[in-house]
Amino acid sequence: MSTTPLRVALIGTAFMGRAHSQAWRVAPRMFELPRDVEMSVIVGRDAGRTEAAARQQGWHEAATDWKQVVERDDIDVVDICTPGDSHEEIALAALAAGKHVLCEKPLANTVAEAERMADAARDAATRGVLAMCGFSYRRTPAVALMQRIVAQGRLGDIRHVRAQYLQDWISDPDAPLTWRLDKEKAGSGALGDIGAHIIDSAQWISASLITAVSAQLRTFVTSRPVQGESVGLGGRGASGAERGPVTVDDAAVFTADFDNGALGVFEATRMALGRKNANRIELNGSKASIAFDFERMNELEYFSADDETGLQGFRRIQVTEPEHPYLEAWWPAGHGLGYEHAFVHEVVDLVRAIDAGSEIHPTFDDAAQVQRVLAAVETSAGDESRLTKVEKK
Ligand code: SOE
Repeated sequence: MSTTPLRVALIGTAFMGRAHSQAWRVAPRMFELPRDVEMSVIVGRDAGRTEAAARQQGWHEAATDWKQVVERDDIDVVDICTPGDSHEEIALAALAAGKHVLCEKPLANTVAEAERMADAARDAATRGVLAMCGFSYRRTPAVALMQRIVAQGRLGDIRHVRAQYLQDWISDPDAPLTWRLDKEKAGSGALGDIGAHIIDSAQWISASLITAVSAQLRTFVTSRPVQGESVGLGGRGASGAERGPVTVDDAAVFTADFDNGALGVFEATRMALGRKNANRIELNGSKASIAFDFERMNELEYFSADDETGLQGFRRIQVTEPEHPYLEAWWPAGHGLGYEHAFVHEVVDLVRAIDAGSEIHPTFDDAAQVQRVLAAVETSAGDESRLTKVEKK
């Protein structure tokens, strides 16, 4: 255990920058951590916005040049919250400079980038430097509990994995063309943005890897206003604004084979009106079933075939008790948590792993595996021969 604080640089000031800032601020206040955390510097492209973010979020300094920041001797951890097109460059520079790295998901925009990052992370690990990818939902207590229950073997042989991630923030065809709709910046659309989360959860919870997919991608709205007012992730285009092409998928569906013999069905869309953040996963095994829906994030549904006949049924486990993952540090039993807490738990686990010199998951290798699934989905969706036409009579 070291007595020197961990000095953190965070790159990115938008949604994820705010979520991670909050996590760095709160983690040492709610959890017993082996190291103090110093929120040293936040980095953004726009000096004014970055200074405002530093003031509001509690960073000591604001900076605009990430290259200079990752080289600084007084930085130990680099937290990457930028769009996917800059992840590789920043992560490689930070790892080469000996900094621990937390990188937002998806790890990269292509398999080649992700694999180079995974190689660099493996190499850095030999020097005691850690790298972690921010698949935050793993650390939502109910999801962590689900993984624990499955790891205890309570489901028996896993037969089905059913995962959906449904949002609706681009349902309006006049919502503006933001970076998440630009392939250059984001890599892909619903597939990489939210499909990556359920691929990661499914592989982690089932302790099994996807080995093959059959997929379809669809872009329902192919052009959008280039200017507009952002509201949350979506918003409304300015009236009469020029329209530019949407270069990513709006929705992705695929079936999957897992290496434990399970069959998977996946759906990711940001156009399911009324579904706000329905990140759902259900596993059916030979002995039990278990299901989670982020819209009811403090609950799990569990069915056991061992329960007395006549009293069988899905039971609702309220995941708010001190014996559940992460919860003993929070509120008295029965009081739930929110979206932001998973990011706090990420920081808690990362700080503890850095101090202990132990591995931290998801590793860049785990995240590169997700990236290979994303690429396989795109390849499959681009191959018309996988479709059998239904004749009209
Ligand atoms: C947008 O779809 C988004 O913010 C994702 O980028 C996040 O990863 C997810 O947690 C919530 O939705």
